[in-house]
Amino acid sequence: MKISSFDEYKQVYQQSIEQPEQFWEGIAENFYWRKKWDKVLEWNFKEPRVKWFQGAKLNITENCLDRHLETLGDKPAIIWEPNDPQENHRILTYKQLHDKVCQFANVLKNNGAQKGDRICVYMPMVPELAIAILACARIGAIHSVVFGGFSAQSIADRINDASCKLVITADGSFRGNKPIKLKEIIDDALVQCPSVEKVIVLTRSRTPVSMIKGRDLWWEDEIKRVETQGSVDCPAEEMDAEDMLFILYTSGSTGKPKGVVHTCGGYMVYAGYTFTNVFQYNPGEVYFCTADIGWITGHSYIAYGPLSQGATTVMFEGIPSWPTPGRFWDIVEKYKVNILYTAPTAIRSLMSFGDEALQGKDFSSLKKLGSVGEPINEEAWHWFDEKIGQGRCPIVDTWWQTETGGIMISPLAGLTPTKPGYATLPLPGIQPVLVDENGKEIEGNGTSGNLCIKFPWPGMLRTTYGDHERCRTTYFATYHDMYFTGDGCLRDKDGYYRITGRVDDVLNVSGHRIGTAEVENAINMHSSVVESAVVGYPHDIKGQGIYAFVISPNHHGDEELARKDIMMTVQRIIGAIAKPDKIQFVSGLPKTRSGKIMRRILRKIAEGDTSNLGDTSTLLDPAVVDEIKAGAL
Ligand code: 7RM
Repeated sequence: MKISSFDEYKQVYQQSIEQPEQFWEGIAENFYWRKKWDKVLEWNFKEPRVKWFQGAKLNITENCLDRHLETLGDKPAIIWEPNDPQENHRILTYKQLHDKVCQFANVLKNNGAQKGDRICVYMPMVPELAIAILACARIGAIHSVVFGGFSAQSIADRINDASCKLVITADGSFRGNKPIKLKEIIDDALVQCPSVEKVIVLTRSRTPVSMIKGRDLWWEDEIKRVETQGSVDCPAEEMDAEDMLFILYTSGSTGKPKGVVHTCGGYMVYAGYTFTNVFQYNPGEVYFCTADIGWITGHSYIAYGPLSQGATTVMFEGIPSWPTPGRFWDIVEKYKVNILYTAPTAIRSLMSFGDEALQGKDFSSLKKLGSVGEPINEEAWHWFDEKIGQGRCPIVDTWWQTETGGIMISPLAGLTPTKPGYATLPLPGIQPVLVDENGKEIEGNGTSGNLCIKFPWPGMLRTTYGDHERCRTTYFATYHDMYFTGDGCLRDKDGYYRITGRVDDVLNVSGHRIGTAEVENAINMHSSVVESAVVGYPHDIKGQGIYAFVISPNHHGDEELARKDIMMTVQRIIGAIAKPDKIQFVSGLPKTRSGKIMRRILRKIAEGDTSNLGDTSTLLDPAVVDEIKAGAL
């Protein structure tokens, strides 16, 4: 299923559009199914109702583990690099990973987990995180991973939305030199979570934690219990292709994150197919994706994609800048990494440390580079190309979303001619369209519009957990018979796509998706805040920074303290990733007569471009604009 030339790409693409079902059936043949499908695809975008490989039976872990045992059993599946470079690294072969997944799957069963149960996973980037999600998949439980940077309140909201029965966590972890008290945060969350029966706690940082009798269990003790039972193997649960595999919460333009649902068959096919083709993965290559499994990039391209393809995937617990800004390059050298997949924000941050951080590092193992999460600016692209790839590694700028399950628009490494800043061309099977404000398809090249997808693909979301109507209105109701991505896009004269950024109220801060409404809700919870409006502004490293305009008449004269209080409130309600970079106190917000905040004006002010604020004649009180302009940070 690996395309091997640009000509072949063009030919396969054409074929995939003319006969999509035949195309996807051919891709699906490369996986192990207990039973093949009766029907490849059934769909309508109206409800939406999309079913891939109906009637097929499988377990994704048999594709990620069991089927490799004979040929790759002793080959490394996961290479784990700890936060602290002094600590030993770990290598898990496919055989070892298989056994550990089976063991932990039995732990889950011992604790009452069954097919269809939801399990929340809140863990550091250690192999046990991968083991935990695979163990869930093994028994047919649905995992909902929550990124370690989210607050107790965010976790509680996610646990309650999905009525999770179990939580898997660790005592604590380190990111750089910062300790994170995972179990304590979980304890705070669980005060509000009646559905949770058991909490399984991995020992990682050995920070003291409270363990509640009857509810909290140590991972290690539970493994011992399984060992004494003698039942190491755990047969994989037979899943329907359309059974849920996982839920992953993601931000949109409303205040409440949505639980994006992915299913067993289609997601597996899509993650595996895109991994092999985009990265042009060759057996034996060492692949390193620097994302966290708490985000979709980690699900699809640290865990399921690479493992389903028998790849060696590097998992890194730490951060790029600790203990030195050369950390990524040390890892590349240490494990002779061939493929490096990272984010523009990481590239820009490492660029800012200057060339000294690159001195003496050995980049010679690198063959292919990848970027994901936000538009990559040309300067970062060229630095990545020249300094890291040393001019000999193709870069794949991969555009996709939590909702798409896998990469949608991207070069195939080394095959597709690239252009800095361009995600280039759709993968075979993907039918992007640009539409104008009226929902009319814009044809031809040298055009721009809102990016939609007009035909289903196996990795697409099926619903938003517990609220199908929300899935319909968010993604399928804006434009008739199309999936709307929320992104603006241009298509150049060669038909190459360049994603220009979100056209809705979603921010992309360091590659993390954050809704402006979410941040506003959190700020508004602060006792002295009357109202707020949040917009993004260009930020050199983060891509976008968060700028909050806040009405808070009673901040007791101490603005700096009031800012810190608001930051703390946001950190408590959402997590540190959503803390505003700038807070400007204002006496009013620019509103239309109907009470709508004119964000366009605030965005301009936040960008520092107040020369032309456009039409302000519909404002209720045009004078507030002058005041806000004068006080801009
Ligand atoms: C994988 C991921 C999705 C949003 C998406 C875009 C932006 C992602 C690129 C990009 C330009 C890219 N999932 N985005 N990749 N923009 N070029 N290569 O990031 O759900 O967290 O975010 O990220 O706006 O809609 S996500």
